[in-house]
Amino acid sequence: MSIAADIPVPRGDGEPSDVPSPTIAARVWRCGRFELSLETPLVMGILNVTPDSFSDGGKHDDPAAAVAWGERLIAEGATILDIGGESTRPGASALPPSGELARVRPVVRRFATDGAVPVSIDTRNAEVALACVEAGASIINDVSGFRSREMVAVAAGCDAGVVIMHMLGEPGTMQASPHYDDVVSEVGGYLLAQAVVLQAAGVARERIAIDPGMGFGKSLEHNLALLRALPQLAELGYPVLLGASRKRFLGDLTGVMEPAERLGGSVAAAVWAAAHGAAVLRVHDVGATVQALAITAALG
Ligand code: HH2
Repeated sequence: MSIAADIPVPRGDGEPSDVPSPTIAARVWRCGRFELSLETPLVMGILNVTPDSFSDGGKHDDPAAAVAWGERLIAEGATILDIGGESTRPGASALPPSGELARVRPVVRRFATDGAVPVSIDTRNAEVALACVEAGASIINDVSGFRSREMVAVAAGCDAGVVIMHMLGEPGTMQASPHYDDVVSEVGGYLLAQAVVLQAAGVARERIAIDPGMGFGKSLEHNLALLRALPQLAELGYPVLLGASRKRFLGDLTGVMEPAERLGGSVAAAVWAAAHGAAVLRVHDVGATVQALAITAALG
């Protein structure tokens, strides 16, 4: 029996069904004009054009600094650049779309025009996603998991890749006593349900990636359970993206409270995730992650 069998497969009307879940591993991820091979892990470098991100806020929030940082991430081996203009750290308050767009659009345009790697826009706002796709972004990374109809419509109206991430609630309150009866089944079921919604709206299956959302409404135990269940999530048949980089749960495990100093924990989590089915690793420290993955790849 497939180990994904515990995750209920939605019929599309929100009710679970007994239809067997797909277990064909995706080989490519179609993102606009890019067809990304999933034979080796993709490294998504994080470029936060924000004053307040939890680990690098204020470091690249002017366009020149953002471009310099993005160029460095590409030079270090990033295969995707994920550009964000709104912090979604626990307790963060929402930013008006106009403010978010003003931060990210010039940087998206610059790297999309350059064309060296696909540009991903990390946003919960349909207006920002649309404007950034028009500016050349090839991936929409929505930490709210395409909950909004407008976001689904933007995805359906373009050919960008999409990342459906699971978040319990909203960033402002998500870490206030998160509760699940069965975190793996609930998160996996949600991701599948949203993939069905997107496919029903016209988004091709090969464009969709899923992400359990480390730290987004999860306790330490929830994060660990989801990491351990990566093979099960990968069996759902969509590439799995994992973003553990510098996150609080790594600090809880190691005692390192300063996010920027969580390099060792971040690299270990990325390597472990790649070995257990993650296809895309979203990281701040691209060079160190690429090095570590090269060693594990050489060792088979
Ligand atoms: N984590 C963050 C932001 N976007 N997207 C996906 N798909 N998966 C994640 O785990 C994820 C994400 C939070 O990290 P960061 O961008 O560094 O922080 P902030 O939200 O404070 O800008």
